[in-house]
Amino acid sequence: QSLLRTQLRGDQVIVVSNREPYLHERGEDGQIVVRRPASGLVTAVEPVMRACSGTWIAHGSGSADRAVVDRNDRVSLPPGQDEYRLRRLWLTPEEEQGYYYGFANEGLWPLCHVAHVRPVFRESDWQCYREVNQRFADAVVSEARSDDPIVLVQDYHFALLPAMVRRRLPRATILTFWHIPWPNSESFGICPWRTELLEGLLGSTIVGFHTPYHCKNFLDAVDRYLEARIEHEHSTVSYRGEQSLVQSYPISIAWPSPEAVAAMPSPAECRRRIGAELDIPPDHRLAVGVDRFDYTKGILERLHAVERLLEKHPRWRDHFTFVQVAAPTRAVLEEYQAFQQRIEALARRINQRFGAGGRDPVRLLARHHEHDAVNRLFRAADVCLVTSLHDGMNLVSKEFVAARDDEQGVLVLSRFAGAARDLPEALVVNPYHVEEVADALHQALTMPVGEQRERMAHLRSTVREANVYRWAGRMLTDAARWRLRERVSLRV
Ligand code: ADQ
Repeated sequence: QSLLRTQLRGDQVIVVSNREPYLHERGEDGQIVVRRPASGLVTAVEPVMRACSGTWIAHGSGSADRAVVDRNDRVSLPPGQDEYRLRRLWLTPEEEQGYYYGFANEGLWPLCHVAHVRPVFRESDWQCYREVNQRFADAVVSEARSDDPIVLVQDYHFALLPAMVRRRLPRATILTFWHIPWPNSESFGICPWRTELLEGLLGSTIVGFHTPYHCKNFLDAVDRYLEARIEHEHSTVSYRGEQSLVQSYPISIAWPSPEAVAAMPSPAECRRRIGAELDIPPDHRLAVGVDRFDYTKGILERLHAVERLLEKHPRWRDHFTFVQVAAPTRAVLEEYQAFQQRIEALARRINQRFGAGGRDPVRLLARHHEHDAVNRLFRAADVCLVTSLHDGMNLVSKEFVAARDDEQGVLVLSRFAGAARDLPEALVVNPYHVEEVADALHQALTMPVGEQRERMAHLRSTVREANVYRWAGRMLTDAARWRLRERVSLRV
């Protein structure tokens, strides 16, 4: 954290993301409550922003957000602290529909994830996406106190914004991070606005992805669809007189402080509380899944694996419970509604087949949980199942590891999540292969404590070292080198 502050040496930092780091909602009693959204981006970027200060620009989406902005209707401060300022932009329902639900989530999201959901491209959504990108770019320019701020652009909602900001602030350092996978160039090529998206992103000083493979796919797309010069050795692109660096920066989480760990209930206490809340007998082994309710997360495949486990190993029928926490997300989209219904139907079927003594083996809790509640679940679990069909990184896997200071519990992890590169000591599986996941689950449930410890100790040392401050620090160091080079070359 302090290293980050030193690196910045007073530079102004502006973050742009669609999702706001916290929402103000009006509770049933009329009181305003603060909620942290279920979002990997927020989990990662919020601690970085606390360390950097600066301004965060995001779409105000909480029902009471407008009630808490300051008198100038401009900014609000994070609850209980003043480490950074939040500037909310208000979108009309039409803008939200076209830019967010339409182009970003029906177009780019399925385009970038191999989950076999067909992207939808509408001209009107695209126009909206451009306009909203311009509005956020204008907000960045108006917040800039100098002509060379550091702008951290987050995710696929803002592919056009880097070039828009670059035109107005040519000396800005623009670090764009793409939190989801980048597809191969053939798949990407079906997007009618592929050229515009690439040109927009190349307004960045650095374009960052989670893995080298996503960088390679991006460079292939640039090579194929633009007249650009690529220097593979340095991973740079020169396009219309500007240069961008394309690099992988695997994202992570903030490692919990010793005080935070000391304040947590013990794993045994967490297990006791969850057992009491959900009526799970103490002799049951507990597996958990924690996700947004999204078709890329492989929840359906996970349930099939649980069903297969119970078919293959009758001994688990009265000794195993699977708790799936699923936060509602993008629920106005039909694809998401249909997905949720399929999951609910499958969970019902499994419970009808295998429910014993009036108890359901699958507990589906389709709601947002507070951070502490998720943490208790991680600490109580024997196994955490992460079976994404495709995931840029996946922070749930890293949170589970960080929660286990007792060095117990087993992580089952999809090979199609970026996290599988960082966490090879997990049981790495192909989520499409039901049999393999069921076998891995059985292996996890029967793994000797010594082996659990050995694997978990490796995983914990990786996540502790490669934490989110290092993620941000590496990007800032690369950007500083870049700026220096530019200043030197200007002097020549
Ligand atoms: P997401 O798709 O949101 O992130 P992920 O990285 O797993 O996925 O992060 C989800 C976050 O939301 C975690 O912090 C998790 O604890 C929280 N969460 C999930 N379900 C919840 C629930 N029911 N209640 C409360 N909290 C919940 C995107 C990409 C990922 C990438 C991140 C960061 O899709 O691949 O890892 O950005 O770059």
